[in-house]
Amino acid sequence: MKFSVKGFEIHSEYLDVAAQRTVLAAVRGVVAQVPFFRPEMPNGKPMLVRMTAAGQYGWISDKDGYRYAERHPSGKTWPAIPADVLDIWQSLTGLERQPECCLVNYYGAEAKMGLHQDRDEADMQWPVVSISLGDEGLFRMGNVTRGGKTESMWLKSGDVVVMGGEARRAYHGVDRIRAGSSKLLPKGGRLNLTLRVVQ
Ligand SMILES: O=C(O)CCC(=O)C(=O)O
Repeated sequence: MKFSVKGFEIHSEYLDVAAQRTVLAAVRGVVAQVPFFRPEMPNGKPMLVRMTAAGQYGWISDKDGYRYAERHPSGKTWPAIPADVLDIWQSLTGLERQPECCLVNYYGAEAKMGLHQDRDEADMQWPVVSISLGDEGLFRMGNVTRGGKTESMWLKSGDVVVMGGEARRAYHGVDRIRAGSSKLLPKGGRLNLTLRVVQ
């Protein structure tokens, strides 16, 4: 089922359980090469989510600021974005242009992500495609400027959100995780993959 909330295109239950398992296996393949790490925010505080990435670029943060980087903190280049993940980009956007980053966020039971805009990419005309796996996350959707009314919804395992048009610049974040709401990840938690055109 597809619907729109504040311009965010929500594809509810886009991936069935078999497709979720396929994406999960692909994520595990990535994590085996470039393990999750916990980035520090520029103020020195650790982020609550753990991250890794696939593609030409990953996204990192430390005291020098937020940025895309061609290497994992270990010094390794990031593995290629798995074909099964690129297929989701293709079927939802139909674009010839391919994403150059698949950021993978892992949320434990206590993790959240503050309201922010994705604005480190060179050209904001391209959408961001966000895939949710595992426990439900309360996704908050805001406006293109900070403040104003927001709307929230629980994103479930298999839901995919396309942030394009106005929503591409809109503030968004994850307020909390509903621990134990999915059995997909044996140890629980939530995975979120965001596909981004960087350059
Ligand atoms: O986890 C989510 O659903 C959103 C992730 C996000 O906002 C981001 O990676 O910038």
